[in-house]
Amino acid sequence: MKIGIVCYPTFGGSGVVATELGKALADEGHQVHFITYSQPARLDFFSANLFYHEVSVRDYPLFDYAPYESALASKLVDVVRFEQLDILHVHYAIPHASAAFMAKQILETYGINIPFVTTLHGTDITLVGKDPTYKPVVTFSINKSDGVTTVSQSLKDDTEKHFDIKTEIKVIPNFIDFTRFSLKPKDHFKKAIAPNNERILIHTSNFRKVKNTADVIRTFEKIQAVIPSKLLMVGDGPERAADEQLCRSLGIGDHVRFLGKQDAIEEILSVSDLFLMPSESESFGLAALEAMACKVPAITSNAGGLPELNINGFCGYMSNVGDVDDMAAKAISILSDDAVLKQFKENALIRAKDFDLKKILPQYVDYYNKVIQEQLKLHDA
Ligand code: GMT
Repeated sequence: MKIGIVCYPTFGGSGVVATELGKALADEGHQVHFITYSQPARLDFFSANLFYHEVSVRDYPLFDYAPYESALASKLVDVVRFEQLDILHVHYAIPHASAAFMAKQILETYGINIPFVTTLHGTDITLVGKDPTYKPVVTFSINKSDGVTTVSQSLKDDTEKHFDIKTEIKVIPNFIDFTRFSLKPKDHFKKAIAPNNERILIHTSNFRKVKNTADVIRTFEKIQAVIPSKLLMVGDGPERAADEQLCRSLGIGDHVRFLGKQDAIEEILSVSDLFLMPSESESFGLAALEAMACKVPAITSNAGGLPELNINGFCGYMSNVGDVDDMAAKAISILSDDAVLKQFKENALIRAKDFDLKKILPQYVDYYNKVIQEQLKLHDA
């Protein structure tokens, strides 16, 4: 198959899923064309089946806001025509789904009928998408997609609750590539962070409000008062400065390290004992899955799709959003006993295996084939 993938090329979860999916499809022999405004963060190597087409947005003195959506639609037309793609797969509804619809309409004038699949990832529905600023366009472009997937049942339910959806939505969860995410021997790194064998807690995110990063710190403060421990804060974003300030005002600055954006996240996870994800909303929680794959149990909120990933009392615990006392108590119950911690670590890996790339990839390939067949039938009729 020749597949065009559109995504945000940054460190965000939707871009990571799109890039990892494209890489896996290329490994299976499919030809994959990424169409984005810069090279996706994890697409940093050569593969004969992988192509990258940059969307460049021309600036002009008239534009206060350069029209990225039009530039993307034009690029899609160009790539589909000249690379003879079979299907487009756009990740994150805004503005990718409406750009794909526009490209599809234009391509029909050239006698080309290409289907497009939209994958909804989370905030494109739960936060930004349902805002009246975008809602009519998001509703329209979901309904005009030839296939729609969400990364959890919870996100499917949210989509159907907040939008007038006429299209059948398929749930295909996030996945993990165990060739990359597995426990790595990094004892020297562990000693550098926790010289007195303290427990190591970790949070990774893009530090947006929705991640409740202040609750990571408040939870850690309570854990640290009982169990000698260190906290690694990985990633960067709007809340980081306030979070650093909070650590100082709580007097725990010496025990918290802000590491910024990191590529080799699996190495940092490998030295960690517990992952914290107190998000206010989370459609799936890919970062928690990455942690579990490296044998790190997770204390998460019970928001959105997290109950579809985290199994309470098995590979971690869940608490209500904002209940830092409960999160701290549950963390302490795991961290205070070596045997309990060891069992939770084993269980985290067992749970992560349910989302092995090898199990999820065929679901996307089957779905592409179904959508392509339906498109062919429509045009033969
Ligand atoms: O908020 C983020 O973490 C980024 C965001 C994105 O779309 O880039 O992530 C969303 O997509 C991920 C991959 O499907 C999911 O695992 C995350 O749960 C989801 N984030 C939210 O719903 C807040």
